[in-house]
Amino acid sequence: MSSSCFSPGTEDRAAGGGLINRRWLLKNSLLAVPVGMVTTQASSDPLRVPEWSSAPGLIQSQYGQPSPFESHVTRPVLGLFPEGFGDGSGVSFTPLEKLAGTITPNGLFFERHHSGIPEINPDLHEFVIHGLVEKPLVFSVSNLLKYPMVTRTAFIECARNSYFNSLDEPQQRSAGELHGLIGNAEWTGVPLAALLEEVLVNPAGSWLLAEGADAAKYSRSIPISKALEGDVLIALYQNGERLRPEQGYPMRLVVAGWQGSMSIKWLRRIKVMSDATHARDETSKHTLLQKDGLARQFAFELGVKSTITTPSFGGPPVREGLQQVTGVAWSGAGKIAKVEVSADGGRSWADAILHGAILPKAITRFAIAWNWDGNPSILMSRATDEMGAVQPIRTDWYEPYAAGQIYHQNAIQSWGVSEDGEVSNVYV
Ligand SMILES: Nc1nc2c(c(=O)[nH]1)N[C@H]1C(S)=C(S)[C@@H](COP(=O)(O)O)O[C@H]1N2
Ligand SMILES: [Mo]
Repeated sequence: MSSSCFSPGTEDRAAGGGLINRRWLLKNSLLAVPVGMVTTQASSDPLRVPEWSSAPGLIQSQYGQPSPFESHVTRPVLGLFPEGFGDGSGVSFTPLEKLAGTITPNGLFFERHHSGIPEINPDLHEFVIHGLVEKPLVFSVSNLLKYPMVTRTAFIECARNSYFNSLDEPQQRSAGELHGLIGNAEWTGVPLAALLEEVLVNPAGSWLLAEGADAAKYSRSIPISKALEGDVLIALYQNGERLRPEQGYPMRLVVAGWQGSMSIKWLRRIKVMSDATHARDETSKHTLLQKDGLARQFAFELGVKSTITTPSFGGPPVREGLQQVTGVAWSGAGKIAKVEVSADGGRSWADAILHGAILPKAITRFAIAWNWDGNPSILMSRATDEMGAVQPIRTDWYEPYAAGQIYHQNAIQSWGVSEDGEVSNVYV
């Protein structure tokens, strides 16, 4: 497509660098190819009868799989972070740049395991609530499945997400590898608040210790108020089907908007306590080291964040002319209020369109039309949440922290577009 075949007027400009109003994109349908214009061999006769329309296709299957033509859509798997981890520890990333909409398909949801994925027989698994309660209770999975359930869409994001963008030099990695320690799903399960009511919590009970059934016995402390507010779910279903083993089958916590590590997988017990346990993952890990040498502990809530996923590093080169810039935004504090996009490295900004229902503590998709003139450009997205928090630029984000602090990195992502349309990760 060449820029000469259309010409948005100045009234269509939304910001510098070629960002234009979506209204214009809709009334000038230039992304499709007019019939009669030959772009591939197949389109020389678009109304031909292809092979797959000439005979019956495959028969039905008991569990469907994606099209074989989509087999490249996979999670990048990383065994080890550079500093080294023990057996069974590792991550895989949600391939954000290969997805559309807002829901993460179950097979592509990022993973973070500290000692691998335990293979749990649901008939033998038991979940216990004990500690400062009148009536400690044990729940089997079949037991829990009978409880009234709720359904809620929420993201889970590792507090270490954007690790690769916290290094001194910009890493040339995909949007998913840079920011894909996040997944967004529709979770169905039993609100923890309902079970806490049943066990009769002692008035001194103000913290919960949640522990998993993996060999790491991974655990975190959660203030009981978060559960009583209805923000903690014992999820049994993920996007309509039972949890995947890697997401915590047969049951996990979903602690909406807070550090992903609090969403304990393979949930084994909750102990009601009078204080936090100060477990390894809330003392030596998941604390925010400041310049003054003090570390902020219990910084649970995840900040407002976004990234452009198309175009992004590793994708097809940008072509001159009209196209759509799209990406994802989220906030641990609530709903996304707006996402602005810049095509000139942050000098000017335009509001992107937000797609669909905007849900609190869930991923929101944004998009904006862009008419690239072929000059080197820098694309950025900046999200604002309903509390008024705005995604910071890199230098502002680093301001309060000591060197090497990486948790809760929510700085603006910048994608450089070179003259030949190649996209790279750049620091602005
Ligand atoms: N039992 C248990 N729960 C766990 C973990 C774990 O290793 N074991 N990892 C935590 C971390 S650090 C994160 S970021 C999320 C990741 O959830 P996911 O693997 O479903 O994406 O699970 C959390 N819950
Ligand atoms: Mo994490």
